[in-house]
Amino acid sequence: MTQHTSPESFSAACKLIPGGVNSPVRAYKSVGIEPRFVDRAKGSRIWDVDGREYIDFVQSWGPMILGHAYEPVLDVVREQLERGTSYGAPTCIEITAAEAVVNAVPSIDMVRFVSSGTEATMSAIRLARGYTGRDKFIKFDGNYHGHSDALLVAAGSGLLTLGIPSTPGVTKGAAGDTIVLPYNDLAAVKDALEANAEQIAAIILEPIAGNMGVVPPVPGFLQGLRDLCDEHGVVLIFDEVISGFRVAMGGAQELYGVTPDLTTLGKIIGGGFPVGAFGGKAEIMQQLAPLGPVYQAGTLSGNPVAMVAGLATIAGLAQPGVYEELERKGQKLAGGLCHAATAAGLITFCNRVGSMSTMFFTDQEVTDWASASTCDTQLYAAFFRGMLDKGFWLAPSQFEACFVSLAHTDAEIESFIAAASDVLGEMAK
Ligand code: KE4
Repeated sequence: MTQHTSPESFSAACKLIPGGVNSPVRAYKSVGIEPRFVDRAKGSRIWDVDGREYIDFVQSWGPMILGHAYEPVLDVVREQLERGTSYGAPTCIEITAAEAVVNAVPSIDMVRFVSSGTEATMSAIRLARGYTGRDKFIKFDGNYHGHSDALLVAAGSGLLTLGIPSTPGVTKGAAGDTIVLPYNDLAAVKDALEANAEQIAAIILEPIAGNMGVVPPVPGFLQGLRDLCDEHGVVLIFDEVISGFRVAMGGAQELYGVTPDLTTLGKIIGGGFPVGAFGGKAEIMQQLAPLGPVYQAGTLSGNPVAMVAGLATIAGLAQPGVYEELERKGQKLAGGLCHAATAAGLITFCNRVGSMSTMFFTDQEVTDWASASTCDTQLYAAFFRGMLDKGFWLAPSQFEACFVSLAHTDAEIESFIAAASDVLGEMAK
């Protein structure tokens, strides 16, 4: 294919792909410019088709925690490619991958691999419903779990009312068993469980929210959910598609010491290849076909290329000192960025857990969607554009995470902070 500029590429893409992209956030709608098309990436760097180089803090939305084109991943993938790319039959590499996940995440006795985070969460909800024989479940405003119908639901009018479709195409029937509550609001969960006694199959949440920007659980929230689920016979599902292997080898559940019944995973465990997984207590997982009655399937589930890539990534993360280094770099970046905003005279609020962080352009403490949504998204868009022009590739939305990888150097983080100081200073004038 002849090399095109980003504008030419976007124009061509828009003729063939809705919005010119295969996932909406990539279209840069909320930052007011046309998207840049990527040519290649290596380590912490990414290059667009116009030859411009950037330091990347999106990392494909989380998977590239060891940096792009990580050599050990490339090596095992090249070797696997010569053995074929997909068989539609069981392989020993899937056993090794399952062992790696079970060993890393103590709450997981058994795991099933799928091809996306959406598939993982959709399947986990169906499994919880099948296991409990109940239909309703609770999710939280500002949490995103992929685009299956029952999860594309906005909060109903009252806190206890059932959800309403958040997009055309999702039927009232599909949304009607979803209860949407404010994140970090344990009292609302308690009330909903009492108002729907014996009817709620599961509570699903991001134990560290990443999809309204980074919002950690307030002290006691996760344990409170655990206690309420035990009291009401409800399946607790941690959606760790972002936080899994990101904040600790065992994810948020290791970091906060709270054990869910089911966990969903994705992103990092595929090393950049299409993957998802869901796993948990054996007595629940054994309800899955062909062992049990709850059906779930997938042509490319447990794909050998994705499995070897994920295993090489997990092996890289298992090296001594990796998470301490990710914590140090995460703190250096988020601390430096938020200090730069204050020095520029801008009021912002910063949340960080490990190597995932968000600077919110609001004067409020951000603990849920209601507070996150007070952000000045135009200010964020101006910050995004200024940083892009200086060679820093950020998430094109205020409501995403900024990721640091093991590949980012201190010098690169310092250059990011220096550039941010300039951009924020200009914005403050
Ligand atoms: P996928 O179906 O996109 O693999 O995973 C869905 C999903 C599930 N759970 C959580 C916590 C997630 O963050 C996601 C997907 N994350 C977004 C970005 N925050 C993917 C980017 C996109 O949609 O293009």
